Amino acid sequence: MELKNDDQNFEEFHLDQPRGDRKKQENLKPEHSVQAADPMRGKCPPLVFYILLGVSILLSVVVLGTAVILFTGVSEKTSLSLAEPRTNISQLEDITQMLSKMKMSDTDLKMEISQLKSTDSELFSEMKTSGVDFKMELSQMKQNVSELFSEMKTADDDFKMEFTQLKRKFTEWSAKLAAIENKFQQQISDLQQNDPRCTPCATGWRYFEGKCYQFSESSKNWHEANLDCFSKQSYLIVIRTNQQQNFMKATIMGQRCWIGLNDLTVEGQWNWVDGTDSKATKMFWASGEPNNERNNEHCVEARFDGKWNDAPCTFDFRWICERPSFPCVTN
Ligand code: MAN
Ligand code: CA
Repeated sequence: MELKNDDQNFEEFHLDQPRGDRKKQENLKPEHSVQAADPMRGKCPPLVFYILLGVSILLSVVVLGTAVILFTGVSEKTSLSLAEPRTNISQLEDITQMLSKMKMSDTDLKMEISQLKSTDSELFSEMKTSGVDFKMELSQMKQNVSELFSEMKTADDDFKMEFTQLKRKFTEWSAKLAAIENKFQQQISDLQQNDPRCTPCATGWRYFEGKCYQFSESSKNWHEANLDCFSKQSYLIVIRTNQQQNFMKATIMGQRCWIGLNDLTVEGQWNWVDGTDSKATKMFWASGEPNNERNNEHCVEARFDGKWNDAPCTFDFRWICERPSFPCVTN
């Protein structure tokens, strides 16, 4: 290889650079050109070298500083821990104990979990079995209910049919019975007309317009008189018509007699003992009556003149019983 002088070396050095840069070098001012021509120029390293060197030194300093700082910190810590060795040992022992305990607890827990798992599995199995049994029973019950319901429906239909038939038969028979009864009554009536033993009222009772009346011989208060009539299958006289009023008046012959009228339940509301509505019947009150004298008059008498007066129920008067008559009453 041929040795080259410094200029040539420099030239080669610059030839390695891009062409543009080379042109720039060529177009430099004269002093630059002079510099470039300086023989010492080739022996000095370029500026970049110095910059890199500086940066390297700076970085080394920084790295070293950091290392020193870190080392100092670790040393301090180490010295601190060494300053309390007993405390640390005690702490270590505590931690070891705790770890041991935790290990034991962990073992216990694991055992309990295992037991629970086993119990859970058993329970699940039992529940499954019970569930199956229950489902079967439920299904059976459903079937039974369904069958019962079906039977009931059939029975209900049968019952309805029978009931309808019975109703129809009852209507038929009722009509037939009524016809027979009428015929029979007619025959009885015919016989009675020709029989001297037949009377409409029993002995001691007087007949008037389809009813029998008994006039008492003694006197009693209203309640006793009422009871006496009941005991004879009758009731205290109920006066509904003028004819009845006149018949009663003619029969009592000036005697004061109890009749079947009172306002015992509500003052001023007059009730007949047989339930006849007093508003629907004519009333034969004496003038000025009823006056509920001393607020104690709740039972009705037929006065001497046959007119009505409210009087104390405790008074003793004669009384008149009434009951329906029958075509042929034999004594
Ligand atoms: C008189 C009148 C009636 C009263 C009777 C009581 O006849 O005062 O109102 O009911 O006495 O006996
Ligand atoms: Ca009165």
